[in-house]
Amino acid sequence: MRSAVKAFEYNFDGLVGPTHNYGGLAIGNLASMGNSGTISNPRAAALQGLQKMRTMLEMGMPQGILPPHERPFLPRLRQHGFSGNDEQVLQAAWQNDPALLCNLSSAAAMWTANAATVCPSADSEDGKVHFTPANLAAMYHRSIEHDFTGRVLRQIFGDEKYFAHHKAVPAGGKMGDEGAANHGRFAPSHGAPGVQLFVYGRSAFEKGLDVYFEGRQALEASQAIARQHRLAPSQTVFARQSQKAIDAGAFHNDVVSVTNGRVLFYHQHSFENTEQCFADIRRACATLGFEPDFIEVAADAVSLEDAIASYLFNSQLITTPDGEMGLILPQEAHDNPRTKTWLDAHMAGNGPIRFAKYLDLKQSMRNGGGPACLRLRVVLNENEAASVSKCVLDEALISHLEQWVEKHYRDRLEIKDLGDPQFLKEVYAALDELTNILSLGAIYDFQR
Ligand code: SUG
Repeated sequence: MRSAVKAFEYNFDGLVGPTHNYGGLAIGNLASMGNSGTISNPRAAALQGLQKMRTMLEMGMPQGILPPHERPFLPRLRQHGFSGNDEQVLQAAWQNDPALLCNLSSAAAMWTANAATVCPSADSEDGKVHFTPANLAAMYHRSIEHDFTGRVLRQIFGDEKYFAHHKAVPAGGKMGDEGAANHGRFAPSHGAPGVQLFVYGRSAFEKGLDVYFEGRQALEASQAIARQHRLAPSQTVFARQSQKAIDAGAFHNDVVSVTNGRVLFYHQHSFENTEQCFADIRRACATLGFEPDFIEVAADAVSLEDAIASYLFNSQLITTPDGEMGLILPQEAHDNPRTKTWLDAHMAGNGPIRFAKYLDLKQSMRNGGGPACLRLRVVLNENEAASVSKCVLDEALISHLEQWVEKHYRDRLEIKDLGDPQFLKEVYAALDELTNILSLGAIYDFQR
């Protein structure tokens, strides 16, 4: 067994793209469905995201960023048979199939918890950090993300000595993979070998499911990733998310639970079979010589509905450099009296969660994306971290990005704006400049 080394958890947040809008595309995601057709503010959305990144940096947490994807995505509109120059393609799509254009204009790549599943080198048989972009097959507007995600991850984590990149799990039928949003890890420290928890919604091959909302994550997709990443079966746990939670609007498991260190912070109704799940986690942790710590929030203190509306669990559970564990939460968890009461009582007691920081992420929240949705966790040891230079933030780069947002982003966007060729030009100008700021070269299709 590998011994513990010094390692850090980096959070790579998605930079909100200029097309951030409320298209109501995500079935099973109550916020997205409920805010459909309302007017968005892409500028505020991007600035709120950058402010979260600054807060993390100020707390001493290493912070990275992943660029927005190219939207509207004209190459895919062309695959749908629209032809001519860019302006003609865009206008024909808007006139003939606005719903398709809306799907291909979503800024959903901002929720990088769904970008990929990442496993630290301490857990893999070959000692590499493994990445698998999520196929996001359940939602058409997100199924177009994985190619570009893979391209960007390969650029940032380029050294083959340390990093292994896989293709997305093949899609088709119900073979959905939603990435790190359904994945957690238990370990005594970031650099120590750990136990990986994969939470799935259903089998891809299950028949006759009588459900209100369908789970997006297939067991077989999670299993494929565990194999690709060369995880020891004794350190890998697969658990089914409760259908009750999915039906209530927990379209990803990170809406009802989050891990950090030895801790799982979870809602009572997160798992289909909690006893079995916890027995499996305990057994796996025991093989590595440590015990997990389960912090349950009971349904009679915080109902599933309150948990989902407030995004209590869609928080970042972090350990600061001075060893304190705490939560980065959305303001909504402060404003909900039940979640606020629970948090205050926990912190007043002797619980492992010692602080709570509340952030305004309303623009993202209105599409069902809280603090945890907006970040991809990447654990890197010192050598791995030293090989990564692109897309790692410092205060100066955050300020530069804020100026870039102020210069290029609209503060009001309606669905009909997506069909406007002038808007497309603005988006291309913004993204073109961004690739210079982030030293990424010509990564976008429109630049090639
Ligand atoms: O996939 N919303 C995203 C929210 C993702 C949240 N991620 C995590 N829980 N990790 C989704 O449902 C709404 C987009 C729209 O309507 O344009 C959307 O895709």
